[in-house]
Amino acid sequence: MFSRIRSWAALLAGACMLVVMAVSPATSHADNPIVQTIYTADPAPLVYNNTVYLYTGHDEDGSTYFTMNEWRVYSSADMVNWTDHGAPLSWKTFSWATGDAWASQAIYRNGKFYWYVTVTSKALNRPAIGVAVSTSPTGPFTDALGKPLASTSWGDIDPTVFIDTDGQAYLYWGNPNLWYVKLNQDMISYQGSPVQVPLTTAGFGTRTGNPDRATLYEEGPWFYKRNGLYYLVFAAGGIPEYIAYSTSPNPTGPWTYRGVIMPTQGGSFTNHPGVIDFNGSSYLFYHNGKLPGGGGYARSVAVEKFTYNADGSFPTINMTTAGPPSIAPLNPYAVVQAETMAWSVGVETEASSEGGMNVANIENGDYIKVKGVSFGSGAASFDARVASATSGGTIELRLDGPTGTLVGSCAVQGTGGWQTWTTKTCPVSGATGTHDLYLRFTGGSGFLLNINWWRFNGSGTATATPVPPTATRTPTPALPSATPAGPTATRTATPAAPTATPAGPTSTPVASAGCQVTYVLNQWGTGFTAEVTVKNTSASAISGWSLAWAFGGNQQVTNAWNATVAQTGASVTASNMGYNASIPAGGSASFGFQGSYSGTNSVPASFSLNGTACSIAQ
Ligand code: FUB
Repeated sequence: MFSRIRSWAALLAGACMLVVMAVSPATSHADNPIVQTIYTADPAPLVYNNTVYLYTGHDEDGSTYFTMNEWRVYSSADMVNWTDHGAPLSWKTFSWATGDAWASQAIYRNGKFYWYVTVTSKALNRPAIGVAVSTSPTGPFTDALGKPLASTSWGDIDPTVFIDTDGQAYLYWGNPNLWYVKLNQDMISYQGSPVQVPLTTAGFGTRTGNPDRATLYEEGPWFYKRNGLYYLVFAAGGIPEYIAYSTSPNPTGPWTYRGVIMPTQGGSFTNHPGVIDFNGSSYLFYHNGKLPGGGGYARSVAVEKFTYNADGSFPTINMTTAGPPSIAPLNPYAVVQAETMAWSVGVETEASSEGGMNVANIENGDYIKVKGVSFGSGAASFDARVASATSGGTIELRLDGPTGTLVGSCAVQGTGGWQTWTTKTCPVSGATGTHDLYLRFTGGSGFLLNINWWRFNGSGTATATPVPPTATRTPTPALPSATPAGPTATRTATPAAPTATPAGPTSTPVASAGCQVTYVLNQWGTGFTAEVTVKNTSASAISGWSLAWAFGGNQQVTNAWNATVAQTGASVTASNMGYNASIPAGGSASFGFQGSYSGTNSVPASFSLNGTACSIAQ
């Protein structure tokens, strides 16, 4: 891998330098594709605890087919800087598999993360669906069953999983056929036999020129519910693929084909979608062949922010190199893992002897870009956890470009080994306000140093730019099915879309050591939805919860999801479902509800969790 990364990185570094010098130091490098250190494919985002965890495949360098041996995990809280968590799962985890770590998706339920994967079964000599489990979103994961979870015929690939508001979980998968099962509560078994979805042209569009495949459905399904409507987003085609979708008022169809989301673009003949809502916005993940050396077997995951049309349909989304905007500044006064990057040139990552990952194989001219770093009134010094088996090098701290303003320079000496770590502290001057930070590495030839983490120190605290209210969706919550949005243009009962800017919490925070509530209010006419996240800020896990509040005006809850919401007069109580009853210390649970109102509708003034007052996130 080194030679490939080295050669394109060197070219890219040169090219980027020219662009920066020719345009302006403030010109940001593209942030799509998300990962530059390896080729990644088949994105599967999961929102958990105000963070997006991104599960991907890994196209091996030099592949001439889908040569994929492991899955990778990345995470981001701001949608621009992504932290590399390495490869916590490989096809080798499944003793019954012979290879092919193809497309996957992970989901959270009852304190565990279930990762549904495609691997080739030794016994069947064809792909099958396996499931791994962990108590952490970043693993380690183990095989939950010791055998395939589902197997029907050739083409058992690309699992997608969703837990409905009534707690029923569904697993869809397949190419060329589309299958589903209703998973049991344990998430590792299912009721009955796999059901084959009728691939009708009404449901999945009309394909021409291929007598074996009448519809546009190709592979890579992504199943979820939004506002009472079930969506199946999928790779459509044939080859080269594009991204299209179908909808249904029911989780198992019948489906109605709704059209193209993302036309064929990007230099990879597959594209594999994943869709989430995070922090009040919607995002489409996909892969393309846009990294240097990229193509159909050297793919890279990218993401676009988008807004659903008012009727719930998708807009046309095109691939960009800019990617989505940041949703919150990065605090440099807390430890930042060095493998947290918006963009990088030349570097790679590896497992660190200190746990997690570190950045490695750093050569002269390589750099890491960290976007939207909030230095506040100023940093005085910089700490870096470094190691070097050679004579080291220098970490230049630059603002807004790899040759931008130099605010610090940190000479790192040899430490006696690539995993022999020491903390180096260097002075910093002129780092104030919010900037893109570039860690640029200079020195002699060969590898210079490794870096595990860094942080700034000083009197300046990160600018108190408030993080917007977060609607954690695990899985994506949806409006109640009692008022389904119809799948066709004849829909009449669709609630009006929430106002573009949801009304944020307005109440004064109430101090509490036990819980914090984020209440995101979307309202229109006489209707409203509220998305509520309850965080357990105590040191102990909560098993079973009940959140109480009082409405101030004339509000009436009509439907709820991910909780049972009961109202008596102005008093309201939301109680957990079976599957989200437990909230670990530091963890959270999210639920939502729909209602009607007259007069004023505002965020309730106070909440109590199991009788304890909660603070309210601003
Ligand atoms: O990554 C291998 C295969 O390529 C996936 O299973 C398909 O969805 C396509 O992306």
